[in-house]
Amino acid sequence: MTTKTRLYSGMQPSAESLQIGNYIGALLNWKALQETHDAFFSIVDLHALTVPQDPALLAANTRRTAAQYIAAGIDPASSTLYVQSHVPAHAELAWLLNTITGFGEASRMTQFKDKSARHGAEATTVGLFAYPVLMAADILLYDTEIVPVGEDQRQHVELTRDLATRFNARFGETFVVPEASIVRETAKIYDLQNPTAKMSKSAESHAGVLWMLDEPSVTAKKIMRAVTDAEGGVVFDRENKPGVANLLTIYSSITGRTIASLEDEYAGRGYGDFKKGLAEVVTGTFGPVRQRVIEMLDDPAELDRTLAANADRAAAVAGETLARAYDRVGLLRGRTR
Ligand code: ATP
Ligand code: LTN
Repeated sequence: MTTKTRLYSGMQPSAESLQIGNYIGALLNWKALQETHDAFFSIVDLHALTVPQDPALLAANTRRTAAQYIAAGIDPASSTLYVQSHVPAHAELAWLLNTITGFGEASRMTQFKDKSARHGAEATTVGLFAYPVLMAADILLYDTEIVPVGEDQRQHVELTRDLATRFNARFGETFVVPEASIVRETAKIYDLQNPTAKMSKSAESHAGVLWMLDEPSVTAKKIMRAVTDAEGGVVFDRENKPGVANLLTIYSSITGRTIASLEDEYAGRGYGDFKKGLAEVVTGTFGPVRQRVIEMLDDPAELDRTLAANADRAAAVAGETLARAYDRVGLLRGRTR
């Protein structure tokens, strides 16, 4: 029997809907990887708490995010798709890892520096500071070999590797040291109104964000209004034509067609035609996903059962790793586990 490589990734339930960058940069990739890997995907609600959340909204967004994973093609029968807080071992291992993480080491995380500068010292919590340590616990609990993430998460995976190596050296071989698999830069999607800024769930203005759950007419309108340039010509030139380059990237990622074949198809035609073509492709993809999400949210009990069964599967793996780590550091065994 060949055992598949273990893979782990996660996303925060930080908005009602995912945006097309999450779909192209994460979900499409995860969907392909789940075929060949033993994949674990989590909705990291404990991470979301590191910035203020409205309790009712957090609960709703966690369910909505799960529904969007499934509707976009993550198969909860073959992948283990679960909610982080359903598996208490995450918070428990994070505590152990906190005790071997240097204060200076955690202070050097650029995402922490950015976020704490944005929120101000008063609103910056110990939870935000410890965010990368909780992420390390997520990864190490599952003997993960591969972590597919965007470039912005590379430093956190490096920290995870350092913590695993340090723990193993100090207490004996316990954790698998994981590798990051960085999603190609070409798969990065930019805001349609500001095509040099990354499209993001937490963008201030929604005008340039394509939400997976927008009504198709709204999506089409946003694409028709996307910023381009005065020059004309559907040509990929990231430097001089960032707006058109971004639309070409979206078109190519969604259809699997090469940029060159799209440039050929639209040679000599206007931006209006090109945008209309793109709007059809995006609404054609997201329309059915949106329908499926609406159906799933109509029967939340069924969705909750799926998530609970997957959390049981995750907890069985995580529990063993946690028990191993507890033994190694000298915590006395209590209840039979
Ligand atoms: P937030 O604004 O809450 O930070 P986000 O939309 O930037 O959210 P994350 O939750 O940080 O997204 O990331 C989830 C996944 O989606 C990650 O794997 C990340 O690399 C990917 N992703 C997010 N935005 C984009 C984008 N614009 N292009 C490509 N991939 C993206
Ligand atoms: N920090 C990540 C989300 C995340 C994650 C993880 C990704 C939390 N735990 C474990 C991979 C593995 C983000 O914001 N994209």
